[in-house]
Amino acid sequence: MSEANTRVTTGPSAAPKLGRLVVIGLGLIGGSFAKGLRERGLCREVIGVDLDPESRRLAVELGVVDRCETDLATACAGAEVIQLAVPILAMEKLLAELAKLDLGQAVLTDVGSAKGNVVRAARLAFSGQDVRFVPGHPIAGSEQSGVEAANAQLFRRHKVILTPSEQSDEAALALVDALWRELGADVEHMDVEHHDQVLAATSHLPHLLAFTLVDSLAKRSENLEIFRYAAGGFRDFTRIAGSDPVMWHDIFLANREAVLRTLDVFRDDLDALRDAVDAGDGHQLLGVFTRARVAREHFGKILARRAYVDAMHSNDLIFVANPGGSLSGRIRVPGDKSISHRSIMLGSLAEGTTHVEGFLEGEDALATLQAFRDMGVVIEGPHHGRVTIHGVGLNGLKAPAGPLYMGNSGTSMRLLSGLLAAQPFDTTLTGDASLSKRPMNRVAKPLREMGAIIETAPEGRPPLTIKGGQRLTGMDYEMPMASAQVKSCLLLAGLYAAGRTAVTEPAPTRDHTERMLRGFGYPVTVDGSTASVESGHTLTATHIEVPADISSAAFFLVAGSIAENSELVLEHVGINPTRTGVIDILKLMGGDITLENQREVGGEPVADIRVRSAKLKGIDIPEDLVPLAIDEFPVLFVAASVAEGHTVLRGAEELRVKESDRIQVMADGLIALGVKAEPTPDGIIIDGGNSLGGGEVWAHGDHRIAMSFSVASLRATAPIRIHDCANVATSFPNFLALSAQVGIRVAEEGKS
Ligand code: SPQ
Repeated sequence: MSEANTRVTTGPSAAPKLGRLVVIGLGLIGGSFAKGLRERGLCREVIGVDLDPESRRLAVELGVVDRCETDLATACAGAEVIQLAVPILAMEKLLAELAKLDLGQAVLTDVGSAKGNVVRAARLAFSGQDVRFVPGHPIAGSEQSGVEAANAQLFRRHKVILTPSEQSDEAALALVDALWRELGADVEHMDVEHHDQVLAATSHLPHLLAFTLVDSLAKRSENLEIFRYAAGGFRDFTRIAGSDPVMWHDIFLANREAVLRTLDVFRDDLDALRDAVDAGDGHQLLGVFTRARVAREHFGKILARRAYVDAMHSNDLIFVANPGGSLSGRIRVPGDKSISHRSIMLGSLAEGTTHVEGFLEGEDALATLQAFRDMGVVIEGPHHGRVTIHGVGLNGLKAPAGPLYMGNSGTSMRLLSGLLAAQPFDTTLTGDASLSKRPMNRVAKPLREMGAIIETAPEGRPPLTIKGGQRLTGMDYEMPMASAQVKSCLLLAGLYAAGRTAVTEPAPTRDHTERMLRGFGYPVTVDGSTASVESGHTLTATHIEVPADISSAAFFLVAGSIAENSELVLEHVGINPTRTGVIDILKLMGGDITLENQREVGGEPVADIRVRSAKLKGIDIPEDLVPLAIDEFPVLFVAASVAEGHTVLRGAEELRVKESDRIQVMADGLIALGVKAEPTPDGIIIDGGNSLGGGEVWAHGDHRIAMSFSVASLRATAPIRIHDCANVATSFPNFLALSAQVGIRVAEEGKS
């Protein structure tokens, strides 16, 4: 048979056309493979081989194969693909028999659940011969077995792992890959050892546990009682104990080494859990259970391809914002992101149990939460904004097992670097593509001056590698830029540094860290523009009520101002004076905004904010308001675009190093919508007053840009399509729902 015979050719249905396919072993997997390819009309003939006459008869009767052969040589003569689907321990003998035949250019492949032993057996059987073997493993088993269970759809959306070696024939690999894809499988390539180790942990160990659990209970004298009262949990956990015993016996013997390694690790963990139960150590139990629960959700997301890391990069989540509308209603936007981060950090370092309400369940704050779980802190929730943190004290964090992943969150990375610089263990902080471009020298440099050892990627970018066990010394630091993150980072490092750590800021920035430290009973001195702490005190657990985030409310403050005939109340919004620049700027532009029911909750001022439509005018934005409205400028640019006259922003170069270059990205989008906008190095000049057109704009993965262009649609004349919006979930997971509730016509593309 010539090389050309095995090449995938494309027929009228764009499907590969093969000559003869032989499937040896007509069980569930072999039968489903044969049936799927046969039903798709991909092969001229599908021939089955099986030792069992009943299986051969059924295979023909059920349309799994065209016919069966009892003689291997007859079946394989002229075959293009031979699929080996026999039990894994029978593979060695089968390969030896095949090696005696003239297989021509036939491609051999298999479906064994462990790969190392099959690859070794093939090497032994075909030593010196030129064989085109592509080892494979479809992860699509089921408790059903036998050819009668063969299902042409079995592999749809299931993983198939191919484990080629460097010597593998490329055309053969491509052919086997294409066949599995034709059956709807997601094909991945992996090396053999890795495959066996991964499968030992994710498939073989769970089967072993299920078999043992059922057997162990079944052996006991009161077994009838146990099974009579067995509830859903038992049924879920032991479903796989109904799998084919012979097949699993084979798998454990075939993948012996990898299974033993995984089993030993598991046995240690089980012993630790037994000790915890014995000692009545509820803390340890809660730690394991909360971590497991989160990990399971995380895996669930990965399996459903919803992991936020992936979503941000592979899927372009598009918002479509339809023009016009007016706003009404009362809403509460989610909890403050800055305060949510800090509640987890300080709650973890406190002595005792801290209860948080109103916690932002957005991906940024969840990244911080996960980091502390990774460092051994037991954290329950979040559930409906409630989180319970079992603090470990200032010196109770444990070394995480791997790098701490901060996702998209600059606040997590910068604040944590201060804290971690003083821990006895090493850590690495990583982030997503956007965070990996943001400057970290602003924290790394002063921390090094305090004695920390920190490495960054070139130009001070993440990842950050922090060496533990350093003794930090307090210092007086004058910040070159107004940054609450830098200030907070150094104050957190100061909790551990010898002496006093003082940070002076060039302009006021948000002071949540200082306020919350005091809330936890830790003394902080604020003298003019200098905040300082001394080490040697402790944090005492407390109750935190997180107010609604003014940065999220800002989208509705602008929306309510620019949409005609609107009146909207935003409830329980944090109005910390270091955050209210957006209200001041909108009022200077003519906005109609009033604060009602002002009160103080847990050390932070809050109010209900009423906003009504107003005729806005352009202004020169006072520079002293810039740090107080730093995150709200994207949406303020939208306000400026519809305001009568010029708006000029200066002194805001920090906007260029946020999740995106917020000056350039907003200018590009506004210009695309027909606005006259001119970016400058430290700000922007916007010539407003005309209505906006519709069109395509890009959020560049920046949550605040995506939401700002959604608001712009209220004054647009045609729909605005906004690309790259997945990161809205970092700070405002229910933005679309709340927008719809009050009258902004924005939705994910394809959904109403
Ligand atoms: O956490 P991150 O990604 O840096 O988030 C942003 C945002 O828009 O949500 C900035 F891009 O908010 C920062 C803010 O700009 C949050 C923050 C804080 O919680 O301390 C402080 C500000 O940053 P900076 O650089 O001025 O300290």
